[in-house]
Amino acid sequence: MANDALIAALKATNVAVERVLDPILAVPEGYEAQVVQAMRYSVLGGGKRLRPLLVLASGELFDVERSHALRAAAAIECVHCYSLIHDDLPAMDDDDMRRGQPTTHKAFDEATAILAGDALLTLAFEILSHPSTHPDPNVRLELITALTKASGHHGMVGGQMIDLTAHDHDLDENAIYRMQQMKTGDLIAFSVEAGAILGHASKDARQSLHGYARDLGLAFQIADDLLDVEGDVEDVGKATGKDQNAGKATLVSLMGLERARQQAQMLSDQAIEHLQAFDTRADLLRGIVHFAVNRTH
Ligand code: GRG
Repeated sequence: MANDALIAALKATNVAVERVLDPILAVPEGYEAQVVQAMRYSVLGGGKRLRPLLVLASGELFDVERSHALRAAAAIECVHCYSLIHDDLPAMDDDDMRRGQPTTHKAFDEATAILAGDALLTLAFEILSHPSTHPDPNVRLELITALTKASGHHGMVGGQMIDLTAHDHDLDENAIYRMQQMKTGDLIAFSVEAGAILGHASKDARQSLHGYARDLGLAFQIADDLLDVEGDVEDVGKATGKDQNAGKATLVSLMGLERARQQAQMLSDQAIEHLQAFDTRADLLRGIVHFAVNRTH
């Protein structure tokens, strides 16, 4: 799939996901309005929408109804944006810019940013538990269970804890892989899995997609680390060189630029191999791998 087509697909996904989230995040009349403004600022404020596109692309393999896939995609963006808001806070990465605009705590204040993150996380589960996401309650429960695992201490939060305390431990390559898998990979893997859950996919199909998502997530993370070293601030939309300056343990710092690039390439080839059993309907998933590894932002 050509890069232009993929960028067009990401843009269309952005419009569709915002159409789901806009009415859900209607600003109320009461004094709680400020937290909703901050939630809107974060979740409707851009981003590549890679995870939503993964849900749609995997859902297409199993003829999932688009409106169902879009609601799962919207829930994932809520979790993703909550993690970005909290990651940018002074107590964590202390960043001023995200997606080319002031971070949520800079645009509002720290307390509002914390609450907006909390409310987005909670909203994700409200969206998944609603019958419009899928008429079968077992499917909804499976989505909720898988998202709790991907986002909580078994996944993203656990990975973030390892990252925040990495300077106290001498992390080897395997430990860094595990941290990245939990911090970034598990939510990416859930995005692919969500399409399979909604589409009642077979065990074999799910296993192949799991392998695809695991390798994609790691390749995506190495690309992110490479952007931190080599990326342009304007393109990336946030400060670069932060990992290096903070002496953070990343695969790039451990392997060096050249080996990290080779590793990202090897992982992306492997990700595509996992899709062998699928026909041309998996071309979007194949295209996403190229985009995730060769992106400039
Ligand atoms: C605070 C619980 C908690 C977790 C934070 C995901 C995360 C953990 C931190 C984000 C910091 C970071 C730069 C991680 C590397 C990979 C990553 C998730 C990048 C941002 O995702 P993109 O590139 O962002 O998909 P957009 O803006 O395009 O949505």
